[in-house]
Amino acid sequence: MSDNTDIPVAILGLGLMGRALASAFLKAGHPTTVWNRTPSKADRSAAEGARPAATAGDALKAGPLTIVCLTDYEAVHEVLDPCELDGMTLVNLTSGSSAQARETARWAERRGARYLDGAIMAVPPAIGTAEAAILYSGPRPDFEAHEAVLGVLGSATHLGADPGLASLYDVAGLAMMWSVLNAWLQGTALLGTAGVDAAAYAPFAQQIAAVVAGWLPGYAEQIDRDSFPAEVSALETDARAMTHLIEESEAAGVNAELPMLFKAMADRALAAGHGQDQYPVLIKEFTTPRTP
Ligand code: FVH
Repeated sequence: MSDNTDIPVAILGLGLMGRALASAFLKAGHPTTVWNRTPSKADRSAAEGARPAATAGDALKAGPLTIVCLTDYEAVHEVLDPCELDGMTLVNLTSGSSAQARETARWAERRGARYLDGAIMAVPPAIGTAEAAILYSGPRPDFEAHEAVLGVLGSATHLGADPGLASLYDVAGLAMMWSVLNAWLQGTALLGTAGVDAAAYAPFAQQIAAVVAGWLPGYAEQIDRDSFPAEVSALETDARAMTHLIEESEAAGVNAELPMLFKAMADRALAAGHGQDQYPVLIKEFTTPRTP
């Protein structure tokens, strides 16, 4: 929690997330100015003690720190292009690509503003609790200057000076989330054909996911060393098990596309002579551009 609760903050954008950000600052005691394109969305924040500003430019004058949380970067530019930004610190929590974040950082610098890009890894009800992980990238001194205030929103982690890092971590996290969920759905579909319901499989799936998650630090070391000795299992052993998964899926009449994708990647690595290496040698499949 911030010890600097008298520091004013401004929030541009009062969608579901912006309103949650405003509530967290207000609960922590920060004088909070808010602005939204559709003014009526400021009513709830105003009832909680926020000061609604008539224009985005007025909100920016409330203090040195402005949080931006809009639909996309097009909206960010639409709102901020006409405003005076010299001397401001902008913390942009709008989702977008790393390229947009880097471009916006350069744009902000040209306008005389300090700029941090951020990615919110949480849903609105978690904002203001330790459950809300918020990632920031951009100049470290600018992060440190506002770290205590940003800590009001959740855990604040600075990833590095490259402003694109927060967006990259954001999408990397999404890749992890959807991959785990899709793998779980594959197993759920398979077991469903034997009358096992999803709830019965879920605890087992949870256990497997936790075990596999435990392998990541060691596997990451292999990737960083570019050396993949088969300490527990060789890729060709995994590839045989992938064939079982494909055959089971086909025999059970469930979708086999996902296991076929696993197998196609493994087969290319086997053809390149990596059969005796360990699974993370497949990083080469992911660093090679390929489209379906
Ligand atoms: N909600 C969530 O769970 C996720 C969690 C992860 C991060 N996201 C990102 O946060 C950004 C905002 O999301 P949101 O949920 O608040 O989104 P909405 O409720 O749809 O509100 C959008 C606000 O943006 C304003 N807006 C849109 N276009 C413009 C524009 N051209 N000019 C000015 N304002 C604009 C919109 O205003 P209005 O429609 O009420 O007038 C809302 O305030 C987003 O990047 C998520 O990916 C949230």
